[in-house]
Amino acid sequence: MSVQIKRAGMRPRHTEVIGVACGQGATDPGCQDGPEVLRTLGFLRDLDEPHGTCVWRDIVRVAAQSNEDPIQQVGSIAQAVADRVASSLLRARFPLVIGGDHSCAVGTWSGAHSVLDPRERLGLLWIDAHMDSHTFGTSPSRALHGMPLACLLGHGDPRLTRIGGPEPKLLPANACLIGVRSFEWGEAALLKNLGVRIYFMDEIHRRGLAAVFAEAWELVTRETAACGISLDLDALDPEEEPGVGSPVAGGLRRDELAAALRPLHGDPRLRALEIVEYNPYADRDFVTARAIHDLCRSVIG
Ligand SMILES: [Mn+2]
Repeated sequence: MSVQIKRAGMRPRHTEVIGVACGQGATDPGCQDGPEVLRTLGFLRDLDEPHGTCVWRDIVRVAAQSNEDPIQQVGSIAQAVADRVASSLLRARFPLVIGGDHSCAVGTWSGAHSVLDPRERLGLLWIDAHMDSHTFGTSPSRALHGMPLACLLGHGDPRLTRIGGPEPKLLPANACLIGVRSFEWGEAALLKNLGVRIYFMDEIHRRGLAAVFAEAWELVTRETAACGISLDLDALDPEEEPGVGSPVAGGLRRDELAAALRPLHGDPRLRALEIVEYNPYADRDFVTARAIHDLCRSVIG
């Protein structure tokens, strides 16, 4: 065991990558091929080195030529993802979920919640340009990748909110958003009523990402038994990272986000990481694929 690990008193992570080929939640389904591109080109191969091996499980996908209603499709994918995440955690592995559009988050965090004791809580850091907190009552596009955070908080279609049990998977006090700069009033009103802390880009510019991130991590780890990070790549600035589903100008820089994540390297409270909305068709020379690798490297290996 290396000196670094002994000093931190923490165990190395043994990562299991769970690819989710879902595009049904978005208007442009391009993100569904993200995990296959990353796996085939070996972008995450060295993640656990030198302490372990990074293993890809199968890629979760919907049956070909399915004519089901998108909610049904996203629901069955989410259920499959929840089962895999729970199985990884029960074997003391570190699930790294690679999307796919952000609707897969319903599965990831319902699965992470399902392995906790009934009185334990999950904490979640949601890094995103958007709020993803719509319901069908507020969403102009009705796209499901704009709804996963609302679903996890218990608001939305029961086929998505009841995966892994009828209770909300996340309490408002144990969640926060970082990097928001594009939203509609309906979803903002929901989060405001629930009291979810949102760090908008203007606060990040004013205080610096490191300070905001440390405060957010403190918030989600308080009174929770396990924590996770859901990273939508559109939180990053599209000038630097073009390969995302729904680019919005004025985002985070890759280096500052990698640096903000680094203090969580080996932190046993971080139990799972999810990176979504990689659109290989919009990427340029795999620059965004490399960003995924670099950001994972901040907390894994
Ligand atoms: Mn998102």
